[in-house]
Amino acid sequence: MEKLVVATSNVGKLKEFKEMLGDKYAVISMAEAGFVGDVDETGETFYDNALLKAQTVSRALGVAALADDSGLEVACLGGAPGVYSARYSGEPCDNARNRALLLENMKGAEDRSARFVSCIVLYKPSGEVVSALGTVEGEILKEEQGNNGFGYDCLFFSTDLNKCFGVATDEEKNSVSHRGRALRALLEKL
Ligand code: ITT
Repeated sequence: MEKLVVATSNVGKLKEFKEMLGDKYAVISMAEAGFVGDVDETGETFYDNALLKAQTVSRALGVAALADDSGLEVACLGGAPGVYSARYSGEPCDNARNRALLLENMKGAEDRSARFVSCIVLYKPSGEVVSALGTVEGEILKEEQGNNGFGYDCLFFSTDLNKCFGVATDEEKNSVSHRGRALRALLEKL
């Protein structure tokens, strides 16, 4: 089976890519492929950061690399935390602290609508770039529900599933998630 390197150090993302691509590719992380370190996310958009990660890892290893840059956009916070979702409460990334800050900043908010956004970029050694975007709509709960998934999942109530990602199975989440949608759109372009 053809190997596919995913330029991520997020184990939750890697697991989802393995679940969704496992029948087509042998999915391996950038670390397993020999890439040492992290890529600085200096871009201002999901696309810029996804391109940066995929391009850096592809050039370092000389193989195609797939990267996802994603985040949560909350309406009443003007789209924050957006591209800063991983570093919302400071660095290094602490998911529990990020969720606590989100709840704090949304205290008393009536409009709790939010969406997850994922931009996926495949960068090939030839320099060819293929990209796709996916989104999923929902609401931010007032307290955490379940332990499934990662990041903000246990606060995100999906309108499509009518349940929180924190209690959804992996299969349910992948069927409607921003990452699932972006990945399926990307595969159609290949
Ligand atoms: P890599 O850059 O190494 O892939 P990262 O965690 O830093 O890993 P991002 O820069 O794309 O990834 O940050 C995305 C953040 O947005 C992530 O840390 C989560 O907190 C949140 N996020 C993205 N997708 C999510 C999902 O499916 N469920 C829950 N939270 C998600």
